[in-house]
Amino acid sequence: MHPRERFMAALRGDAVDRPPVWLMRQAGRYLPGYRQLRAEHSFWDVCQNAELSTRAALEPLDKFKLDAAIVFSDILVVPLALGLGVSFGPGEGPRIAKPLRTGADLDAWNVDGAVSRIDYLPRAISHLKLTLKERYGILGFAGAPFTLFAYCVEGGGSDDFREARTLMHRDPALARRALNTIADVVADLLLAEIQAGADAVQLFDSWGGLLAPDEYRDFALPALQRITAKIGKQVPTLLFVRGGHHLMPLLGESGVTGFSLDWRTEWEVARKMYPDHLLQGNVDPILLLGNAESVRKRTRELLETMKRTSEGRHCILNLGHGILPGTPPENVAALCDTAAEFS
Ligand code: 1CP
Repeated sequence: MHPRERFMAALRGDAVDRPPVWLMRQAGRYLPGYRQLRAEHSFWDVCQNAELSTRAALEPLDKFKLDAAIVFSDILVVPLALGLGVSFGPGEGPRIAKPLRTGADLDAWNVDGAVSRIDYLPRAISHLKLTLKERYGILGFAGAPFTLFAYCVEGGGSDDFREARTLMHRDPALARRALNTIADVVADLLLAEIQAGADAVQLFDSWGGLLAPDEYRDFALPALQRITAKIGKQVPTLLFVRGGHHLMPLLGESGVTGFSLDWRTEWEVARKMYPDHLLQGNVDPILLLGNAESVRKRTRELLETMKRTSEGRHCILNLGHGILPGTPPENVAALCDTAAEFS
């Protein structure tokens, strides 16, 4: 099968010669071409220029046997378009100039026309599609509402996002209003990405796992449902909740087509819970910092599990979180080659 054919078959749940593979953060600082690109251009310039974004997205496809490309962009395009001021210091995480703390802060968000201020993202997808033609699958993405809310309130990265979680309990009405506002922008952004040619879209809830099940149900889930209701069945929707094992029984209510599992979730447990959903994952990215032999072994085991539990259907091979900076590219090749040789 050709990469795109394999990827599309997996999305539909049709028979495949073997599960397709793409990797979260497959473009990025572990690749020399990306580091060179970033030496010449700012991060936002790469995201906002379709030609540069496509160059970043293509590098992993040229180097590894992958089946799909993910548009090069970032989840923080949404707070940027809402006027919160998002910057990346050298070697640091993001900084948000105007964090959300009060109702007045939320009232000041520049909601009108927010999606049109992110038009560079669907344009990057169109350009990527024009370049790839029908050779590879194309993924669009956005941040899940809770994770975006967490960054907007906290003002940057954090281990526990305590400001964001405190606000949820101090002023739940404000938190819900913010989550709904974010959800509506995310839904319209994803619709624009689909229109531009995304074959599937992934919602990154990188911090959703911080929440207890009742908090996730009260705050995160309704915002996700707002998005899936708008997108309907136009393309498959994937949800990644890092550290979300304890939330798995709830996640089916989000209305997504499939789940991207982190490395702590047992594949067979998720498959039993969701026999007909698309499942994606879940090699530990830390393994890729080690040696190629352990990567090959783990990849083969996981592919065997996929074969045994669902004949490899409804399965996409991926990592349990993004590739870490400093990952040796040969370990990424070991994973992709193992998949390519599997039958
Ligand atoms: O060049 C640089 O120094 C910037 C590093 C970088 C890169 C390569 C950032 C800043 N974003 C990205 C690209 C990116 N981000 C992609 C593109 C696809 C690809 O690399 O193949 C995607 C899908 C994301 C998504 C993203 N951004 C997430 C969700 C996934 C995850 O890793 O959990 C999150 C949480 C972000 C926020 C963000 N953007 C950048 C950084 C360093 C961070 C993390 C900040 C933190 O919380 O510390």
